[in-house]
Amino acid sequence: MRKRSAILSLLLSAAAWPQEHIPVIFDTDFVMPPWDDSMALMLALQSPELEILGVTTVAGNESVERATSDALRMLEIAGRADIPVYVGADMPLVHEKSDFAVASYGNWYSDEPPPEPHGGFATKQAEDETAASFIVDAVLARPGEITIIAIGPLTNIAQAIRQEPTFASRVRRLVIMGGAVAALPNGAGNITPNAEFNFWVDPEAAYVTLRSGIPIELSPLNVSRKSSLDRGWYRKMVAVETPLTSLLKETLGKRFEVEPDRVWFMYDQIAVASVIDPSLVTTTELFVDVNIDHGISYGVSVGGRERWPGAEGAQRMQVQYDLDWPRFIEMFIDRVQRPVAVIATAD
Ligand SMILES: [Ca+2]
Repeated sequence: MRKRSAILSLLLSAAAWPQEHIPVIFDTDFVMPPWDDSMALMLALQSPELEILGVTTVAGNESVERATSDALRMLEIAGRADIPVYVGADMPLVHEKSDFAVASYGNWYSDEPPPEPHGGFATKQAEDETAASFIVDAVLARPGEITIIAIGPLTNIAQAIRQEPTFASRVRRLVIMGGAVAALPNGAGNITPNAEFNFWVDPEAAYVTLRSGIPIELSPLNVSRKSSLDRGWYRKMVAVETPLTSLLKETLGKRFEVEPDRVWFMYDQIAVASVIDPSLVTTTELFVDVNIDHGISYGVSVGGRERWPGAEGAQRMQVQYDLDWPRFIEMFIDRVQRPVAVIATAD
């Protein structure tokens, strides 16, 4: 009888587990909380709907060395050192450091060694294969199956597209946090008046990627601005003690101590949530292209219902512009409060 009930409970837990695991590659300019990439990875790691094949790092918020160091540590904190990390591009394809870049948000050009992440440097090491090669190999091994979630500058994705001519046609879907669309509400930029940070750091990579033919869903600033993480939601988030909520307390919590009335936007977290539950966002179909002229509109994304002169090669894609904020934040809180995985490692 005991044996039978053990089998029964196994079957029941299998039934509660979603039938389809979405295989994803998580491409990120990662930094520890309170930065959005780390909270997006927490959400992905704690969501059984997703099967994370690998984390690929890229220069963006900080250097690729820091992105890698922080991502390795985050995986250890979350009990998921089994997920491989691949080091990606350390610089954009074309964009070079400028006085404006140095004076503005972001350290993508930095050659400083990464600071010690929360709790010390990870013992886990990155893989030898480059991010672009891993992305190509993974997609070619499972054509039409893999979703790429790209929440940093698109340098690795553009490199993958250029490296293997058949790559683009074999990606199931690419969900990108990037861009800002003036034709929709809340479409101003956040690094220059009209450019969003990820696209502005590597405009040429965004241009190549958006024109690649990969089925794309864009999660631009328009939808990020529908989020509002305030202290009330933060307190609910950390009401249950887990390794992830402890990390949020010690990082995001400190920010709320200094600025109790601050309201944070959530960016990358929305891109991840929309893969888990597409009904959280509202999308519209637009042609979206990126300006690569080195003038006042460098890195600006432009979206339109029809193609326009200069955008003849632009591709139609789904563009997120609205968010069911309460349902999204409640899902986020539920996921980070779940017990973290305990995966046995070789050592
Ligand atoms: Ca990011």
